[in-house]
Amino acid sequence: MKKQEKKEEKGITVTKSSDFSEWYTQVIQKAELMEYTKISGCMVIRPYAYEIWEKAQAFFDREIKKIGVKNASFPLFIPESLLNKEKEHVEGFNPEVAWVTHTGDSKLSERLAIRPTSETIIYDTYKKWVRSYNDLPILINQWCNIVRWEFKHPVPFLRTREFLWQEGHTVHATKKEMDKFAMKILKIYSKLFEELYATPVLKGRKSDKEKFAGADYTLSVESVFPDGKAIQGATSHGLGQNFSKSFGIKFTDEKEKKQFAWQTSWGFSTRSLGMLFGIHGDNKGLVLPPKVAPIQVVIVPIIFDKTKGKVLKKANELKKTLGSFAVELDDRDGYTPGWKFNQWEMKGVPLRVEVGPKDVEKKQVVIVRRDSGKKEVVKEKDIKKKVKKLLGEIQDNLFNKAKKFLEENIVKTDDFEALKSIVKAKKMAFSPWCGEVECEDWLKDKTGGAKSVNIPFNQKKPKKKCVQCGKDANYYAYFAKSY
Ligand code: 87F
Repeated sequence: MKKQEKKEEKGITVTKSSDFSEWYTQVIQKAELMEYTKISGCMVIRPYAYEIWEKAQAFFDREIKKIGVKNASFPLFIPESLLNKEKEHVEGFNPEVAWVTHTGDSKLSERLAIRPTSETIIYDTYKKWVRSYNDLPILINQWCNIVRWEFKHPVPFLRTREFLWQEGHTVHATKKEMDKFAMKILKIYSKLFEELYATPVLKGRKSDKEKFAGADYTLSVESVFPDGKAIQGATSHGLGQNFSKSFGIKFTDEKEKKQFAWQTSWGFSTRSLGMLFGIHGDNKGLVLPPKVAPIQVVIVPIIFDKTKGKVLKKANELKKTLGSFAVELDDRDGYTPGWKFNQWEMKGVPLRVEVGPKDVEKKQVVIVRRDSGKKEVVKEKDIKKKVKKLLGEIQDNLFNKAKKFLEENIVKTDDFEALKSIVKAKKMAFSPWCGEVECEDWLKDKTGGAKSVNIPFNQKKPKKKCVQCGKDANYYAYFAKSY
């Protein structure tokens, strides 16, 4: 009876399609990914989720180091005068900035912002390091926490007041180098999402309305969440000379001429974990792609009093055999195999290996896939090869499934009424567009909040009219409500 109760307490009580938001809330808690705290919007990232974050960090860190980026650490605090130096870039964000005003009972002579992003503190440093073209490029990244006091309803991982991220900040001698670098980084983000997270992304440029105000242009990778909203995975900005002009980042070029430098900044955060959990999860809980799974294979021994010894011995042997994978042996007493199956399914472990007394005799195991539920009897001698093959197949299958979902949720249309109903039906529209800020303002108003998501690269100018204003279209763009 007790065991039965435990099982019930663990399952998810709604389906992903019937109530996505409740499903998400339950999964992230029951899979032991996060914990709420007394501060609204500030959550605990539990070890199981943190390990996934470490995998993302390792992947991204390796990729940026290949292109010469180094890590460093800049202060958490930003003096008010510095944050306001490039006024334009913070203007819309002011209400979100959290301030330190006192130490003990004494008031500070200048308020200190808790970094909401680090352009200002970093560029105030860069200006000391840049003298001649020989000092360029500067290619630096930092892994840190960020505070933005959001007022919208907080959602764990997806919208939190404190989050973890990386922010890269580079300085170049020419616009061409800046452009090249911003694009290189976008490709790394795309690789991270597609190869590691198995979540396909839409690469493109943000509209003038949606770009970062401090940038000349913003590139992004985007996805569609199961609730039909677009979600931005990462951004890479071409900052032009905007910050170098306000911070005085100047260098003497080969011809002894003074020039303002060209800069990029780019980031992705723990929000990407929310994307991963939401996109791949199912009615039984989390589904993790093998490349990010903290546990890739769980061995569950089927224990009866009489055969306990030999089954556990076999299970331990199997654990050794599978030692090159992230393998866990669940030999806990007091839980039924069924209860353990449910728990590991909730936690999204890609493969379960079951071994009972009959299997020991027959020198075999049963392997069950988390993504498809498919069961297979496998000979003991083949197990290592089989596990490797299955993990590869699961990674690919999750990507293909997510890609299919993404494609099914994008609808091409030239007609504004159709665009409106597409957005209403919680899908993404792909439509010819002029790209004007006024046109986007109007769209947002008429559709109850839809925005342009991004504009794919390398398009031919379509022989079409803008879906909204009827002027000549310049390209096709994605439109949806977004996170
Ligand atoms: C909130 C408060 C103050 C976003 C903010 O995208 C300032 C800001 O500048 C702010 N929220 N931003 C834009 C961040 C731009 C850029 N920074 C480096 C990134 C990626 C990493």
